[in-house]
Amino acid sequence: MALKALIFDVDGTLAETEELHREAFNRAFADAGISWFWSRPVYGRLLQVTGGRERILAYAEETGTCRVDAAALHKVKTGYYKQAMSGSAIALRDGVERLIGLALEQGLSLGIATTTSRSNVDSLFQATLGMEMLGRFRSVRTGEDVGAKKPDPEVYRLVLDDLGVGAQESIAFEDSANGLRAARALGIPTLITPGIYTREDDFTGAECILDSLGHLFDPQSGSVHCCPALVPFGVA
Ligand code: XBP
Ligand code: MG
Repeated sequence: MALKALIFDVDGTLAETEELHREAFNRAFADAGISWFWSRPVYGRLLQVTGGRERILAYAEETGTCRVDAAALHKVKTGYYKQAMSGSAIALRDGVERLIGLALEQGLSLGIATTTSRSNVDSLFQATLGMEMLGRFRSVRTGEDVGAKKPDPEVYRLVLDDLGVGAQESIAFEDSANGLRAARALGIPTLITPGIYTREDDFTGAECILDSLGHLFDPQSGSVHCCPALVPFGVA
């Protein structure tokens, strides 16, 4: 079946954003006078719970903390995240921009399937490729569009519907086991580039696993051969 669409996760896949998220959570906790601090090891474990508000609720339950207004905390966190993103020199992960450019050249559709919010997607594009480039994505679906976040496949189902393509006509780009499970539940071939927090995840069922998308363009690595779904796309 011909390849028609590339669908990208955001956090950890387009860019290593989780440290900015973590710092924003900690600032929100400090503002609210809550004595929580999410260290890297704690945050790595908490990433099993997708969605920032859900992560706060899960931690409140785990620590037996009552009276936490997760929605209010998450709103403050999002403000800090945006602020940090606009002041940061965040870069897209290696190979991302080149792959997006190649997809557009070849007339493939582009989609985004993410757990984070639309405003956080906008912040990342404002800081990197620009809003005009985001406008070239024919579907941008976020955690705000779904009743159940990844690993539930709902966000991917919405993107496939928006793009009018089948699962087998698409490739998903993910960094986490939760994202892989969401895409694979619909039968979308999935290429994994593990992120700083997801290197130990179980990627069983992935089409292929690469250190970065930059390897797709590296003739020495032979990586295209590990990802047959990309061969007709001509990345080699
Ligand atoms: C990443 C997430 C997100 C971010 C925080 O999931 O779980 O929740 O950590 O974003 P994925 P929000 O990359 O699999 O989509 O705080 O905006 O929810
Ligand atoms: Mg991710």
